[in-house]
Amino acid sequence: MLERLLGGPKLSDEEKRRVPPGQYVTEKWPVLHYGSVPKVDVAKWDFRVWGEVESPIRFIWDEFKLMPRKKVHTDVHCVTRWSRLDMDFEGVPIQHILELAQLKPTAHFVLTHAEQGYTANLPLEVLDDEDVLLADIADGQPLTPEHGYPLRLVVPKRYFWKSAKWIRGLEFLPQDRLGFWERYGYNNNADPWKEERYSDE
Ligand SMILES: Nc1nc2c(c(=O)[nH]1)N[C@H]1C(S)=C(S)[C@@H](COP(=O)(O)O)O[C@H]1N2
Ligand SMILES: [Mo]
Repeated sequence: MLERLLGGPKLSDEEKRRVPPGQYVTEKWPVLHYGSVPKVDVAKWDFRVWGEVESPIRFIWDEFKLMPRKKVHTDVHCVTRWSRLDMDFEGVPIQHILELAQLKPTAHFVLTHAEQGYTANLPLEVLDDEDVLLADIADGQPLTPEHGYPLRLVVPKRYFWKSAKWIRGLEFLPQDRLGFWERYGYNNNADPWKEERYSDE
C-alpha cells in the first residue's frame, strides 16, 4: 500500500507500457491465497490429467523432473492491483502435457485442481499457449511453500488467480465449470488489459 502511495519504483517508458490499466508496480513478490499454505511431501505427490482426453495421465515428481522444460520471462498482474515486472518462471510447457494427454475434440475447457480443493478454470485456447507452464522454479529458485511448492500453473496473459498454486491435476471438460474465485464473482475471462476484474464489469 505504501508503495502505491509513493508511486512505486521509477519505471522507464517501456516498462510503463507494460503495466495494465489500474495496476501499480511492486518490486516485492506478494503472497496471496485463500486458506493456509499446504505442506506438500513430493514423495507422496502425484499429478493427474483426466476428463476429455484419449490418454489419462498420472505422473509422480521424479517423472515430472524428466520432462522437457522451458523458461518464460513475463510480467505478473494480480486482480488486487499489484503487478510485478520481469519474472522468470521455469517448468514443463503445458503444450507437452496436452500432447501426452491427446485431447478429445470435445475438450473445450480445463479446470485446474490444487491442494485443499482450490480450482481455477480456463478455456482450452487460453491454456494452450506457448507461455503457459507447469512451473516449479521462479526467478531461478524452487518455488517456496507460500508461492506454490512444488508446482504451480503460470498463465501470463490472465490475472494471476488463474495461476493456481500447489496444483495436483487438470480436468478437461466439454463445458465451462467455474473455479474458486470465479464462483465468488471474479470475472471468468480475467484479461488484465481489458480490466476484466469482477463479473459485473
Ligand atoms: N491454490 C491456490 N492458488 C492460488 C490462489 C489460491 O487461493 N489458492 N490464489 C491466486 C491468487 S488470487 C493470486 S494473486 C496468486 C498469487 O500468487 P503468489 O502468492 O505466488 O503471488 O495465486 C493464485 N493461486
Ligand atoms: Mo490475486
